[in-house]
Amino acid sequence: MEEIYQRLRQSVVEGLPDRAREAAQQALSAGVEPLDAINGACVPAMDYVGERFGCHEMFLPDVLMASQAMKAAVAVLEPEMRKRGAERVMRGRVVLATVKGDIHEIGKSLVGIMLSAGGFEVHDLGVSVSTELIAAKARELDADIVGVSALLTTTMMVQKNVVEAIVCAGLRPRVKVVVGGAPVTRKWADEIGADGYAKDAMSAVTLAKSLVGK
Ligand code: B1M
Repeated sequence: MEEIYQRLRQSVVEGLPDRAREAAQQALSAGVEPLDAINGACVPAMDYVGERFGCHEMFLPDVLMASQAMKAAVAVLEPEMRKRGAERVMRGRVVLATVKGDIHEIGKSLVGIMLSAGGFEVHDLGVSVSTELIAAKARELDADIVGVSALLTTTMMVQKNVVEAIVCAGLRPRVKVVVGGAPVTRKWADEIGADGYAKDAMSAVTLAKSLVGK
């Protein structure tokens, strides 16, 4: 089993989408829970790539290739996760996005996948989404939760604009705003008046459940 995890991890680190897809398929065939494969192989692989990037031992193209490999693996694992969670009741509706100016999508997408698996109807608007569009979609879709991700210290400021836009649209306090992303902290969430902060995708689900009271 460890060999399968290792193969998946390595294919992401080396940025090889075909091999990552194949390794994800092997993991499923070997009976690995798709969520375990994501959390036990793909996420640590991206963490490793991030650390190497941080100390200039890997470069942007390497990071981009690694994230493409991770997406390829998740594309195999996600449908299986959904299948296993298909019979759950709908707990609430979430509008999810990475803030304007920020194109980091992997963490946000993972949060979306986990929320779907946890019984939420997720409307993932993508990356670099304008504050106005996020607020408009929250109203149009009658969202229970707006989730905004930011990975840059510069773009986390935009999360504050989103909270303000939700207030201005008259959607508070019914619509809850949840923030997350590597530089984001609970303190920041409190400072900008968000309803919650989650450090990772697992805790985002726990938080979302508590916010909708289920
Ligand atoms: Co960029 N990048 N990047 N990058 N990148 C970081 C974030 C950085 C920390 C790298 C570094 O310097 N060590 C650094 C930010 C520094 C800072 O501001 N503090 C950085 C930089 C500087 C940049 C550029 C500016 C580089 C440049 O162009 N010179 C540029 C910015 C572009 C832009 O957005 N405008 C840039 C570009 C890129 C790529 C395009 C190459 C690529 C993104 C590809 C993609 O997403 N399709 C990329 C990547 C991959 C990274 C790192 C290496 C990995 C991010 C990732 O996917 N992690 C990252 C370094 C790092 O974080 N170690 C880095 C895996 C993912 C599972 O974790 O996203 O943290 P994460 O998500 C977690 C939690 O944070 C949380 O749950 C997730 C799952 O557990 N979470 C939430 C996230 N969103 C949440 C929302 C929630 C709740 C929880 O509620 C709504």
